[in-house]
Amino acid sequence: MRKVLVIGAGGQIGTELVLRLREKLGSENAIAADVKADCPPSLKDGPFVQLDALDREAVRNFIIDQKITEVYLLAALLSATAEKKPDFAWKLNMEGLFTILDLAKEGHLKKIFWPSSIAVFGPTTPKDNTPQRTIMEPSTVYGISKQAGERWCEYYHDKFCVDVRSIRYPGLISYTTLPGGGTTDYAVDIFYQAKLGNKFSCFLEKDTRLPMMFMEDAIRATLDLMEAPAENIGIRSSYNLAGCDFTPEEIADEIKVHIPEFEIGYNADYRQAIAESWPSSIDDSHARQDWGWKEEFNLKDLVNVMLNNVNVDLLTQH
Ligand code: AKB
Repeated sequence: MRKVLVIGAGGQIGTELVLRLREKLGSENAIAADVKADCPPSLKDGPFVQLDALDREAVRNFIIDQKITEVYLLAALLSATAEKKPDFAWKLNMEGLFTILDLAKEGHLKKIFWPSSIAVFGPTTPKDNTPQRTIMEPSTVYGISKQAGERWCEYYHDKFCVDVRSIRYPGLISYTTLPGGGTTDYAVDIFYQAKLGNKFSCFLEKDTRLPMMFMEDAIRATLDLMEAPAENIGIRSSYNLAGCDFTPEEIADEIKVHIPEFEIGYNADYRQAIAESWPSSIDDSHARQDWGWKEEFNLKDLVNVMLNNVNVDLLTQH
């Protein structure tokens, strides 16, 4: 019997992941938790608890009392925000992970999902078709925390048999919840400005190629990884995962196919250096071999779905 807790459920991944988990397991078996007191409207049909990932005792007590079997630990500061709040980013991104890893080590949890990121790579990493195992010298606080987290996940698996699974997410594109504080966020913001009829000012240069993925692919990958037999999971740090890759100019050109009058301008800021330190494209052959990963959405598909579904009212609700 699976009973899952999604910590950080109010974020971009959490809001969609909880819904899919509830479809699979029944609403009562997928509990949403967030540091914010208000449950996101789309998750109101199931259990919600206010939990701060940094409150070790509260998290421990809840998981033990409720007999949770699986945790998805999504609470984190992303790359751009982490550069502004390095101490807090390190604390949040690491301490919450130890709380959950320790619970699993003590036998209170059967499985853990913890998201990593393409940010684990750095300026010395081969940029094209970046391999699973390669030079990793991240130059951002976020990247350093994700790389350290990956090492700890593998350590807890190897030493204490903790069943922890992870994906190095690329930039995620979705329309139900706005992303917050990432370097890849431009590729979501652009759709809102296009729908509003505004010229979009991009904080990255036009030829900055980054790995990206439509949220539906990311959620399917997460669920498939978590359901794969343990013996198939050959990587306990985190799996490379590719969807598609594009530049700001390429996504703008694809939007112009639907909205010919759409305009984009380029005003690169501090996020340009972050983007330049990351891969342009990812080799995800291990995920394909080990648990059958295959992406479904390319740039054309995701632009189409985004333009049909983005609701500009979300901008005023935040
Ligand atoms: C970010 O831009 O920080 C995130 C990520 C790639 O992990 N979207």
